[in-house]
Amino acid sequence: MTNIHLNEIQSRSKIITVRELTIQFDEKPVKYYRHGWQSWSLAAWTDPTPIPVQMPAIFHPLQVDAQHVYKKYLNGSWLGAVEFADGNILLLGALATDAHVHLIENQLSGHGEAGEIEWFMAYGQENLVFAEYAQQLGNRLVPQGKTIKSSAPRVWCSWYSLYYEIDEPILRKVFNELGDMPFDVLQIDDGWQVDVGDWEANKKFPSGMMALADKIKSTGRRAGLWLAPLIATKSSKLFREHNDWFLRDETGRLVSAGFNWGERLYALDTTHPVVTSWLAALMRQVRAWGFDYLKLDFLYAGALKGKRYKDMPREAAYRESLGVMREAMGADAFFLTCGTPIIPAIGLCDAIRIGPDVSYFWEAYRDAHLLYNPTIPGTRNAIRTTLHRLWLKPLLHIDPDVAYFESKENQLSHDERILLRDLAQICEFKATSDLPQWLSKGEFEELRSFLNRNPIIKRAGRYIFHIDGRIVDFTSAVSLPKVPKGLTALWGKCVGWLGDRYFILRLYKILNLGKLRKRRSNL
Ligand code: 9PG
Repeated sequence: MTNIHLNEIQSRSKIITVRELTIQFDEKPVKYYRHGWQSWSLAAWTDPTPIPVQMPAIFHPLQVDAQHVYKKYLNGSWLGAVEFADGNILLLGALATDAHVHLIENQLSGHGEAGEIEWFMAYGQENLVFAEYAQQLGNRLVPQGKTIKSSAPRVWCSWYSLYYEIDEPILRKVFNELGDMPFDVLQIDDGWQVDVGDWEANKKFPSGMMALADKIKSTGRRAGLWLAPLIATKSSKLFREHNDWFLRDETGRLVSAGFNWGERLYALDTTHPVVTSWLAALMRQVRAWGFDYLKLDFLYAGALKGKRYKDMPREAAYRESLGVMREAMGADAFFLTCGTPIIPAIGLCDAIRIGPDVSYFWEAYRDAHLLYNPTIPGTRNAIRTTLHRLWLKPLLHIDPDVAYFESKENQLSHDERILLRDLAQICEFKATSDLPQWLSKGEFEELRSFLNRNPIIKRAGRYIFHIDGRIVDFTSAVSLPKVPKGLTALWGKCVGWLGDRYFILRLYKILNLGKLRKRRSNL
């Protein structure tokens, strides 16, 4: 264990190679920067006190780093920072994968999960400290000579309007009605596949995926496709036929990758040579269909704890699998990672989702207050975490998720919708799922001008920006809900318990599907 005192780094940042280290400081910090593991996990400056364990626990593998979720003290993935009363910050950050940071009283400490690694530490003004950390990460994780693709494409994505309820006729209709709207990519999201694990067109896509990619290309745009290549549902043919490809723990039990689609999820062991070839073949297959914008999702599954075919650290294993998929899809494909552990993805993809999903509502009482879950889809959750990961921008394109223009099927206030659009301009990543059929004439033109504009952005504070001279303040989105107490806390525990029941989740899925169908019938 290496011990350092803040005095030793106050004037100059430092990099040292050790497995464990501690930085001591005398003054009590006023804020703590917690950095969650993957795209959807919370990243935020908060009071330096622990927050409740988010519920339901069945979702932990896909929302947090399940290895650290029950720790009683403050902790975060790869990096952590504290802010002092004078506004200066101290940051400790790993320059490698497989690392964790803790704050216990007046000590910020780092732990390399798999051995010695390089640690970066710096003190001073927040923006300068984070900028230097990002630069040092880039020096190590971005292959030499690799340049960031000049600008992120402007994307129409099917998820946030149609969700699973996509089919070939409806997408063709949308693609036609988007007319000359300045999108660079039309991306088909979840709902096209036979099953999660079985990446073939389902019955709703009778002409097949190549025909749909051709249709998109005929509009003069690039074709985009969503896949979750590292997981499979229990019902999939992949899971049934290749049970031995899946990640198990030391005792031989399958490792849970969480729950979604009303089903339990399992993770592929990407270090298994047969799995590696299968992943590469899958990437070549989707390229052969004509898709060259790939949104690969639920990627955290590649970095779960387990006993792998090749004995290697979990995040290093995941990073290797990203390299395999990148190589197979080709450098010319635009590769967006989603649900991905953050640091291991740097240098291997073109863009990264840096927050949870947005939604057509601001915040759900149940999720925010009862379950204390800041990773569940919701616009406030998305804005909060995205804002706290803007420091990644020099390294790759950062995806804040989509913005909304339609007010027909939307519960967000006008101001809330504008916040999302402003955030997209700040990230320089512009996307929407709005259906032309839902947009009024005025909204259609607002969307066009959003896509065409590249405003001048100046950051005036942690949450304050000037966008073409207009002041934009995100403060309303960043605070966390009050920690529930008394009856609310008790009720929250009950809801969390119910949320861990398989039959309740199944029921919830069926009810939700009804709601989605109703939305769609509103076309
Ligand atoms: C498709 C979607 C969209 C979306 C992705 C991802 O349970 N969860 O916490 C959870 C979070 C996000 C999520 C799904 C589940 O959405 O981020 O853009 O592609 O998958 O299913």
